[in-house]
Amino acid sequence: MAVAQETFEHLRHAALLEIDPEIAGLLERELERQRGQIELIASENFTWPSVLEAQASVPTNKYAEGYPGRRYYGGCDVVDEIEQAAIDRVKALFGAEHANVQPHAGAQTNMAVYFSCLEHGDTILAMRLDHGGHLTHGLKVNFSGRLYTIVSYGVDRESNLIDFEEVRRVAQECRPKLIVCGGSAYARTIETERFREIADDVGALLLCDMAHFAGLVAADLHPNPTPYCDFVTSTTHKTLAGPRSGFVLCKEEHAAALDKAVFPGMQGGPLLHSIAAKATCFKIAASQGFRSYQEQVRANADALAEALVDGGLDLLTGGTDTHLMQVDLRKSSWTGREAEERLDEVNITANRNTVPFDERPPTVASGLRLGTPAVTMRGFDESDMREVGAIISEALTEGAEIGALAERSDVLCEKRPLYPGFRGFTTYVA
Ligand code: DSN
Repeated sequence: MAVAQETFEHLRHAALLEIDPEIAGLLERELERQRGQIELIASENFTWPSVLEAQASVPTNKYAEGYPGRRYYGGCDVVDEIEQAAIDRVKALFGAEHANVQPHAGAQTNMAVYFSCLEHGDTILAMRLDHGGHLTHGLKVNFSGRLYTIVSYGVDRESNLIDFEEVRRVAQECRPKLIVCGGSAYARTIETERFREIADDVGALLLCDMAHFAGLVAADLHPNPTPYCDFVTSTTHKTLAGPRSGFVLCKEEHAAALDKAVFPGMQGGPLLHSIAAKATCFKIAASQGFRSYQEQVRANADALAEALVDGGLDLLTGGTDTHLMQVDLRKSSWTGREAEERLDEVNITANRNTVPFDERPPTVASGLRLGTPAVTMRGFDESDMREVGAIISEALTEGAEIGALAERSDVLCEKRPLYPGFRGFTTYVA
């Protein structure tokens, strides 16, 4: 590799565009991609400018292994305040007894819980991935499936709703040490209270993975799992609209084991810039503005679901209680992969997903998962969602006019600009 003739002095002061136009250009392109497509991936969002600012901040320079007031490095007094603010805010937001805000992402939150309360080989009862669970809930090739004995429950074949009779029957048979509820592709309310009854019946601990619907919980639009669970895990970047990261809540009796599992059990130094961004995310999530945003996420999900059904598409369970829905393509001539590719051609981003009892492999799948957090963040309302639903339905018909449909998506993107205050990849001009 050629050695660039940059001086140390120049490197110390130069901005990204000057030092690395290749990466700056790619960042610019990614911003334009996000601006130019209708983003319906249910697990994605566009975070607040204030959160981006905190995420790109100087605590990225700081090592702080340990916890506030108990660090293994000097110079931690300021980052202690940052982490304590994040802890206090998330505990207040969800009414939790204890919080750990150090996990780097969602997979680490579930790993932290398993490491804190299970031994290798212990039994976990969780929802099947193809019924809406998550890979850390026991996929064979994931650490969860490799280290623990996994028993699964699923949804009812007719209603596609969680079959609580089955959950109880399987729990009584396998006597799990931990029951996991929540997941990544279940469009209806997670009834944690009913899982608690079953967990109590069989003497199991209960974890709710609320990564997808945490924002709705914060806004009182989905029941709060926290009072019923030993542990609650979440990411911060889905409906919560924060930085890409995670956190765990638990009852006080599990606090010491949880903290030890995260550090020194599985992570080293926490990412304090990310924790600063999480603190800001939690402050925003407690505001009236956030509540209004989540109400619109829900209204938009209902409007999109109705438009898709009106357009002739099947939805699992017929609709949604949350921010996401699953189009069931089994009665159509489309596979999930083909539908995902077709939507891409009309400037709509979504992801294929297996549906319960799917006969196709996950790489092909028979479902399409759609969600409204990201489009709502850029200002889409119910009438925009009806238009999005119409574009999708028309795109998934034979002989669809791709060019005309893509133009209709462009009109919506221009009407609802993303990050209109940004000039360049991250420079915010108020
Ligand atoms: N992969 C995420 C999702 O799309 O739901 C969950 O981790």
